[in-house]
Amino acid sequence: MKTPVRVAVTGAAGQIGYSLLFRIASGEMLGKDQPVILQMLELPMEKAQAALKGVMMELEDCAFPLLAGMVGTDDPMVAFKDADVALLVGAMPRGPGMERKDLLLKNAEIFTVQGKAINAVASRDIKVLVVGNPANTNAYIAMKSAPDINPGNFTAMLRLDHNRALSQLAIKAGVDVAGIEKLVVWGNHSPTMYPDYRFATVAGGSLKDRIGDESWNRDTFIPKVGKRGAAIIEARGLSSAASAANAAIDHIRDWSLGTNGKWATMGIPSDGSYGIPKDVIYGFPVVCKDGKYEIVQGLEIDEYSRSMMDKTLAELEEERAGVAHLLG
Ligand code: NAX
Repeated sequence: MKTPVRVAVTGAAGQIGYSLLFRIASGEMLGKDQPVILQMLELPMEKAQAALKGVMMELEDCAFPLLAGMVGTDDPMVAFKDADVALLVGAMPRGPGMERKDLLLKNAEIFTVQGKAINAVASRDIKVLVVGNPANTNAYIAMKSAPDINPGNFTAMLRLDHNRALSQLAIKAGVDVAGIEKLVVWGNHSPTMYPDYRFATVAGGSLKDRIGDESWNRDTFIPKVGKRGAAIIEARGLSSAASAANAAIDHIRDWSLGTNGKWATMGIPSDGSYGIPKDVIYGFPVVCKDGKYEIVQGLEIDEYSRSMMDKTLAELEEERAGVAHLLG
């Protein structure tokens, strides 16, 4: 029997948490032979803690063979203790009349505290995925608050955008979603992101050539992927949850177990590749192997792509400037 992996999940009683925890415990994230210990963090409020207790009761009732233990807490120092993986899902939602700037600052407080706790008590090799919005900037804050952990261990979730783009492309081209490779979503997890299928292949041929229609790319595909979250809210009355949890599972599974040479999109601290300033948490194409990711290099960036990549970068730079004073 393998040693259990400690997985911390914040916002564990929220709607993404409810879709996520059961799949982690069933082995879908780290493998069907990998026991896990779930370390769940929720707000101290009575309602949140009661809901967390209910979720833990349901986890118990599943009798998952791979669930080697559970901790429910309102203390980040307990939740992140020796954690090997952390999924930072809980965040302050945008309330009525709340300015974007205030939302950034409120979340900056949360992710500073959590980054510091990770720095103090988590495994030195922890893999952190930030899902809570604004995900890229929250990941940046957590990374900067954890100076003793390799900055590359902090990532943000662009995978839902990647998966949304994959499905739209498969529908348009009339091909199987599983057959599409070499897709990337550049930039911020926000409507400014740039889903880019110029390099994508299907059955060894160019997907772009197969689709042809360049106006569909600019006028339909890019806006549709960018506004998909809002369309789900409109239709469901609630934000994406099961698909977000699924993307989080995909992100950590690929990072931990590898992509077999295939590309995935991860929000990671830039190393300067493609002219993106160092440390900005930006969606890049990556290949994962042996628990590590590497940016796919050498892709040609045409004029239109450059302008799209710069636009989403400008938004990230603005978010970063808005919280800079908190990071010393
Ligand atoms: P919910 O409001 O259903 O759940 C959030 C949970 O987090 C609540 O139970 C709350 O009590 C808890 N929480 C808040 N602050 C906390 C803190 N400091 N410590 C621990 N727990 C805390 O939201 P849900 O639908 O689950 O979404 C969670 C986050 O994911 C939101 O910020 C949302 O915007 C973001 N999303 C990010 C996506 C992405 O692709 N990166 C897509 C889906 C989603 O919109």
